[in-house]
Amino acid sequence: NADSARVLSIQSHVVSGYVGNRAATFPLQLLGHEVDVINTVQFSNHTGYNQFRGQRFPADHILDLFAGLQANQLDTGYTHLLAGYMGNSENVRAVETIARQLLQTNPGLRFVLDPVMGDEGALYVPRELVALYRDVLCPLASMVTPNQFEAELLTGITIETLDDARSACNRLHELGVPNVVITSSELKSSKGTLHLVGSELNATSGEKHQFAITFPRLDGYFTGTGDFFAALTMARHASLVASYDGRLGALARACELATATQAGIMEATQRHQQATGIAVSDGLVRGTRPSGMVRGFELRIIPSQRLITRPTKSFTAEII
Ligand code: PLP
Ligand code: PXL
Repeated sequence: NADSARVLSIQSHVVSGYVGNRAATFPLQLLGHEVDVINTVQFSNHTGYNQFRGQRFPADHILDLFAGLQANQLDTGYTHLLAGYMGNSENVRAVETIARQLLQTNPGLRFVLDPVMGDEGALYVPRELVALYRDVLCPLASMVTPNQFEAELLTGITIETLDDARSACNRLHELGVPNVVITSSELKSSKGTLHLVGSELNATSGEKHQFAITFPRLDGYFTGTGDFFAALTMARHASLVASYDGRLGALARACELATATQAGIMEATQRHQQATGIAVSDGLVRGTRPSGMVRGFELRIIPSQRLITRPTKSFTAEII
């Protein structure tokens, strides 16, 4: 089936909750794609809780699993590689090795790179990863999904206006990435509102579709939203890319659908957080850690799974 992807996803695993592969696998599968999974870490829960246990896997372990796939020719059918949190430079290099080998096997492979480095001005990986993502992984990627802070780190451009965001997209195209999605930016002119800014470059014609989607910022405590969103965008794009002929291009349409699902799931999560009685009424805002992270704060991906296949909200990308 031309619309159905075969994905290798390399991200973190948690026993309880929904971040990394635990946030990415289910939406990809529900939208009809085959997903194979390599875990970069195995933790009891995400690191926003008061404690977590478990291990980060060394690069050798990741490469060893991939060698096992190769030994049985299980590496030959992939149409997509999805990479999220890697955490250190050895693991970035392991993903580089895997991406290069998969591209050798299938030059049409789409490598979707979520350059997870930080958020809201704070870096949570070693600084050397910025140059590795920019100079080593971006040139191999077919899509990148940085947030505002990550796009600024990769491009050196401070994003305060739509023009800045478009310049950052252009810079990422220059690094070799044809599909760029800056998942959310807060611009100077519109506090309280966030903007997704995307750009699809047709490498043959040099034509670009550049677009923005505006959505409200929700108060609440959310983790895994970036991982979930990258998987959704990739899943939608994989299904659309071969046949879509809308005016704004397949990437914009994929982002409209992914945003509609993301907004619905986040609202459902917010409602649940409010029902647990800890959340917004106590002045909890996005990005601040509640005094006690609890399971009830996790993304409501399973209870609201209908919103993955059939979002009830609708967002429209505008040409910028
Ligand atoms: N809210 C909605 C509705 C979105 O579509 C997005 C897109 O990514 C976000 C929030 C931002 O999530 P994050 O900042 O974790 O990328
Ligand atoms: O969604 C980011 C993420 C991924 N993986 C692990 C995490 C987090 C955020 O806290 O702890 C293990």
